Amino acid sequence: MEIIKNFVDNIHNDDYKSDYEFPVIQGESMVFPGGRKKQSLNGEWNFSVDQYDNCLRAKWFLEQETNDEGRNIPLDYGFDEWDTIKVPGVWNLARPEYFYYEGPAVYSRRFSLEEESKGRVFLQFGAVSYEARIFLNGVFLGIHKGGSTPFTIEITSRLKAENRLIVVADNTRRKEQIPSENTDWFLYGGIYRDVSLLFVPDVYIKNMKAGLINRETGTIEVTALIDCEKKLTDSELTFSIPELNIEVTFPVNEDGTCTMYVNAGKLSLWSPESPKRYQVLLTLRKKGVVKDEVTDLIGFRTVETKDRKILLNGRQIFLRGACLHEETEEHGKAVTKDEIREAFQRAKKMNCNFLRLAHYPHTEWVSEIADEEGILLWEEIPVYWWIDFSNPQALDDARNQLTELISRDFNRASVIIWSVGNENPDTEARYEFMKDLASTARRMDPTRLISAACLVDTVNLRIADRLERHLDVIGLNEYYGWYDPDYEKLTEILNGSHPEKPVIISEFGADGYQPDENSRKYVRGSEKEQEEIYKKQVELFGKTEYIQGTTPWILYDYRTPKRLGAYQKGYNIKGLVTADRKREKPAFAVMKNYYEEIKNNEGSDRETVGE
Ligand code: GCB
Repeated sequence: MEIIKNFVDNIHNDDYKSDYEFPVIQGESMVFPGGRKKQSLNGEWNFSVDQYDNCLRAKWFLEQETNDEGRNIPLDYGFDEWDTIKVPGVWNLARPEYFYYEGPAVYSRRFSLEEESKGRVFLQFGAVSYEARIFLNGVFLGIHKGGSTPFTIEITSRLKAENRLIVVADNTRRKEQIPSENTDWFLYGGIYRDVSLLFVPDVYIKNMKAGLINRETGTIEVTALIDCEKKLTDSELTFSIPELNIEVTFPVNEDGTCTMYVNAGKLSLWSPESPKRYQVLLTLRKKGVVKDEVTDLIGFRTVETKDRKILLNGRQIFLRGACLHEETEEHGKAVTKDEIREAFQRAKKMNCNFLRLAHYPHTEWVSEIADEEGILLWEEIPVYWWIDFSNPQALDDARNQLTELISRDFNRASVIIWSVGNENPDTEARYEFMKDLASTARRMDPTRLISAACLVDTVNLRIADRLERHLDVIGLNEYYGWYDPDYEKLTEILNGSHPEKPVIISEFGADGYQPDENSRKYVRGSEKEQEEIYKKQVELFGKTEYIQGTTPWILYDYRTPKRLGAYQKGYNIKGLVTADRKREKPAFAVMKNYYEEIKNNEGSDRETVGE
């Protein structure tokens, strides 16, 4: 059928999105940012919600103001006239009318380069929830899926003296996404992490990963990739740690790859008690001339399991943790560095050495600050509850989020566990899906532990999940005392199970509200009840030798559209501290004391290799 061609074509086209599904921006295009020249694109951007997706339907991004006959087209947008919104930030908290908005929204800004660039230029986003379609100067550059991981796009050939950047950010919940439609947290919208331009030379170091692979010999493995259009010749990479007078040079293969083994000799190991980091440099030379250089601040440590124990730098460690969502009342998901530090201080006050970052990748600032402050981390992708497990598109998305997370945080000593998901019932489709993710994580990073927060087998009262075979550490979520008040069951589960691997109780807890003293009505979930549940839980943990860590649910109360009870009022109130972060509930002290006892029974972790 002949389609009518006029300026209202777009209202007859139901297939309008098909032009914006490719190219998909994925983990392979990430560029190592450490030590590079950057230009921030944070700040005020023009913004409008676009409920009907008209930026895509009517191709607003073309900014076409006249038709083929030169007549003016009526415009339904006004990028430069729209109100502005802060980037990074979530739109939900920018204005009361955006609070519950879920759907497409258009961000726009102009920019020019602050300095002339001779090499290549990349556009880098820390995170956009959930789909981001990027347009530069009227051209669609690609789509990124996944609301919590970074992505990079090359824009060298598209740059002009004056540039118009448009991002269509869409946080619509969809069945095939990761997470899917149902979560117990608030799915904010927007460009909520940094946006910047990254400047690199024509031939440049695309990535650099460094980690300690042998504590006894002090061997660091460094892998790097050089991005160049032609075969690489006469090139070498030098890895150096100036503080240790280490400098080693290796030739780069023709395809740009290079693996280096560096004997670091006397290296002070990174640990929570002594979070020592070293400035490292990687320099690319061609025929002796410096072509590129990147830097990073890296701590070196090992983590492994032995029997049912977790070993950090060869010594047994109990993970004294808590779960943490990426949220504050004031900034939503766009948390600040001060707020992260505040959370770490609170966790340390509770005697924690570990945090489970639930249920998706948090900002890279968390692992950077954790490296600095000596907090161990569990990082996770949002394969949460029900996922469209038999859909290859969903697997592709999950795999990509995992790839982007591991690529981003590979050099962070604080990260010791990659978690591939949370509470997914043990079906065939889920097993295949999660197995794939576990092997992806292992292939990308054999130096860390793989885990997942699993469900208890509530029928046979056992720790039993087929996925365990593919994990190093079993995460176990259980809410005995709360959802199921029968503690006898928990005793049966813990005593009757014989896991071959260490177990972390990755969730337990209960609601904790302050009851109205005048009310006579009994409602479950007071702070007192929460405290009692915590006391019983930790008593049982203490008797179970294979439990090697605990992360109660959760450090702070947080927003969730799921919880609309009289006391919850849109919040999950299982926090040990209130959502305004001001008041510790009595259960906080239970954990603090429990961890204090464990801590007092541990020796110092400080160790040096090569002595
Ligand atoms: C869980 C989930 C977590 C929930 C929590 C709860 O098992 O993993 O995301 O928020 O329980 O409060 O029920």
